[in-house]
Amino acid sequence: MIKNIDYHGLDIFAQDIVNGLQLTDANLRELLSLTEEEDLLKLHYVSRKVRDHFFENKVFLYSFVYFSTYCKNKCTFCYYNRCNDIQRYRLGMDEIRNICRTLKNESIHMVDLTMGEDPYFHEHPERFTDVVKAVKEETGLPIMISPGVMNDGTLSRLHESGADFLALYQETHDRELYGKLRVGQSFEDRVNARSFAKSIGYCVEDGILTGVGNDIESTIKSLRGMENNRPDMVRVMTFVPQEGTPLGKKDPESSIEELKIIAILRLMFPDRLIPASLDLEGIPGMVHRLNAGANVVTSIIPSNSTLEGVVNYDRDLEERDRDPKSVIKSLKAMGMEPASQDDFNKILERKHEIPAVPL
Ligand code: SAM
Ligand code: MD0
Ligand code: SF4
Repeated sequence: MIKNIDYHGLDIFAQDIVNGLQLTDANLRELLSLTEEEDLLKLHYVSRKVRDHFFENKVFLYSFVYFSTYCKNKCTFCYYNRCNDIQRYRLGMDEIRNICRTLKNESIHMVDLTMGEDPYFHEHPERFTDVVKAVKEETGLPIMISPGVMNDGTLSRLHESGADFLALYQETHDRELYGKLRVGQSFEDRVNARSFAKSIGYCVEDGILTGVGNDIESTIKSLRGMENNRPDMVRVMTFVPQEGTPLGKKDPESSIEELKIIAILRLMFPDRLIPASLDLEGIPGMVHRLNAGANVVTSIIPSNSTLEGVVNYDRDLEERDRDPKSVIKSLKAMGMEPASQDDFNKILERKHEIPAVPL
């Protein structure tokens, strides 16, 4: 569907996707098997066409607030797993409010409040609802929460307190691989939390990792698994080996697979939000991901911030270069620009148009 097609043919393919063409497993297999640069560039071209149809040159920006890096879990891929002997922090309410004040004057569409599964909040969820309320009060912005798995009652209270979006990544919908990544955690609980959140009016984000031993068939399972959730946002991130963790000695992979999967996600979820995370390769990496069909920039951090990311490509760099102004400058150089807050709010509202699929 890409090989031996000229650019006119690619334009027709993009139009077919816009008109509702659904990719078969055979199509996915064919696209995931592409390795020639020329073919990959053609795939990215089709994805950009599809994205531009729905979003023109407009991009959404999320700021990232990792407010507690304590965690009770032991995900094999994650730097913050409980067995890793690292420095951790948990921000107090004043620190959180201060961060919010710096965010207010930036062109940010949503604040992403992320934590490890920190018992301090998980065992006392009212502490987390207080954080959500405070962030809402300070910024007035839509709020994404990325707290890990929380029970239905807590998710409801968080929603009532101002949380609009739940990010909860399955990492893989291949159960065998899941068992090796999210060791000791229930596959169903994670799926069900997303599904419950969707049913009570949250927007939801699902995500997968690549470079974690996923072959083409496993990736297809994950792509189909994400479809079942009817997510509002879908992501793929390249696994980056982290020191001191079980998968820390694995050879790092390039971002080529991630870019390919971003482009395929755009063809499968034409009008959904797809992020280019700054956490993996900073602004140069953001440009590649947008060119592959992404339409959101995530993991934006104020320039003077000492907050952590989840992967932290810039952990050892002297200067961090992922603040809103640097992002916007690079977007403009690409002929893109931040969308309006109104455009983003419309996306948050359209969740009502798509019913959640019962499990
Ligand atoms: N603790 C919550 C949870 O696990 O759902 C919230 C944190 S979650 C946003 C952290 C996400 O970052 C993971 O779901 C995973 O997709 C990604 N991540 C973590 N470690 C990573 C690594 N080493 N390389 C790539 N992505 C990673
Ligand atoms: C990112 N560090 O977008 C963030 C994180 C959590 N909702 C998002 C993985 O890269
Ligand atoms: Fe904890 Fe989330 Fe890292 Fe897993 S991915 S160890 S749940 S912070």
